[in-house]
Amino acid sequence: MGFLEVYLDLLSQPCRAVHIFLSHNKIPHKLRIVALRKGEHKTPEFTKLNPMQQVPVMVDKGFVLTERSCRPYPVLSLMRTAIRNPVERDEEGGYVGML
Ligand SMILES: N[C@@H](CCC(=O)N[C@@H](CS)C(=O)NCC(=O)O)C(=O)O
Repeated sequence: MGFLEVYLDLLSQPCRAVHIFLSHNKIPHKLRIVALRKGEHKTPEFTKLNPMQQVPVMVDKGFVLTERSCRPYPVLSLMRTAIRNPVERDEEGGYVGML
């Protein structure tokens, strides 16, 4: 299963919202820290990912979502999973995998 990648700076409120949502719902993800104070969002690599040079950014199997669209996206993924495959949860009801 390819991990969801999220590019965040945890000093940023929108980023914390994404991170809290993913963690609370036990959605496996790879956290990639982008330190705004060090200008890491201005690098050519990050600019390729998000030309707006802002966090949060989420990458799911090559599909890139930027800014506020990151926030409803995990909700939609969870709903999609629950509808199509409700057994993809652990014993405590935590999310196990992306479709
Ligand atoms: N519109 C975005 C906000 C994105 C945003 O403003 N990100 C800030 C951090 S909170 C950022 O990356 N700032 C860097 C910059 O603009 O240079 C959302 O609602 O998620």
